Amino acid sequence: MSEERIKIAVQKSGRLTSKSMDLLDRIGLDFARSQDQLLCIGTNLPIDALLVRDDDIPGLVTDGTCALGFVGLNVASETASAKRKHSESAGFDIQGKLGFGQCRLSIARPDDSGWQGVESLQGKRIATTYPNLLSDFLITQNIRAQLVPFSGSVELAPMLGKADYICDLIATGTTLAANNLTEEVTILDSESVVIKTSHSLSESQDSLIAKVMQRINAVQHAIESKYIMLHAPIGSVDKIAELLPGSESPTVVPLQGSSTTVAMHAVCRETVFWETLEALKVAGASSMLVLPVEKMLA
Ligand code: PRT
Ligand code: ZN
Repeated sequence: MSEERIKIAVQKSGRLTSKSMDLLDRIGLDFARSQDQLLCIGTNLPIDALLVRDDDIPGLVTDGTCALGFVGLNVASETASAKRKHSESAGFDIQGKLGFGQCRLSIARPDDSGWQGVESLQGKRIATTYPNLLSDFLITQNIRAQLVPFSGSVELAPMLGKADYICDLIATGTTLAANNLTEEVTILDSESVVIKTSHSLSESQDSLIAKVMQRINAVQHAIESKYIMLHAPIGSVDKIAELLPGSESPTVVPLQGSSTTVAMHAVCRETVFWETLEALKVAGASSMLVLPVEKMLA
């Protein structure tokens, strides 16, 4: 394989897989799967996808095997924290958020145990798969506690008598509730991020990365944006323009056969809520259309 190609590390099978593959598709990358299904060879650009366990992604990016990786901020931060403790740099930089895989790393207690703030953790046992992020947090809070490393099913630790508290990822909170646990403190808000190797790359590899990042940003903006079209009485154009969320100057165009009404078109970079449409209607807008934006390049 030419050394001018780059690889993007993506979770092979798990919570981030379909959204990650969807993003690669949205940024216009086509792949032919290799026989072992681990390496997807890019067919329209010299960019390949390597499908691996999410825990392996930071390492593959750090050692330069992959130029980029899509991984949870929780995994990237835990890896970086572990490296910091050995006075090593992470070997990757976080380039941006990807808008999926949202969760939080929180400390939770058994429903029937008391809680007087983080002081309650003093001298206690806390089960976690994130010992580095947890110890960073405890240091900032001046808490000395015993970390109980777990490799999975952390929520069972109190019931098994192995820990007094847990520190684990939470999304909906269903797992905590099912195990009679209550969330108390969030130590990290997480979502998927794109990380980039700190290794120096060739000029053409750098420009491929710039292309990927520009397309990712364009997709992110497009997801958040809506194209809105409406009819407005000429006298209400200024008022309506003010109500359009996160939009720059809207386009105002005449309507055939009307001297009192115009059409206004705008890209809104913020969510268009029902309340906004209702406020626009009160301001005189009619025939409102809100359309998704597929791609957006500044
Ligand atoms: O096999 P591989 O190592 O690749 O996958 P994995 O099993 O380690 O990871 P996976 O697929 O479970 O999660 C991948 C990433 O998804 C995580 O690193 C997070 O960035 C993100 N993510 C988002 C989550 C959750 N939401 C989540 N809810 N990861 C795990 N959970 C677990 C959590 O650990 C707990 O057991 O789901 C349970 C809680 O969920 P709720 O909804 O009941 O609160
Ligand atoms: Zn994993």
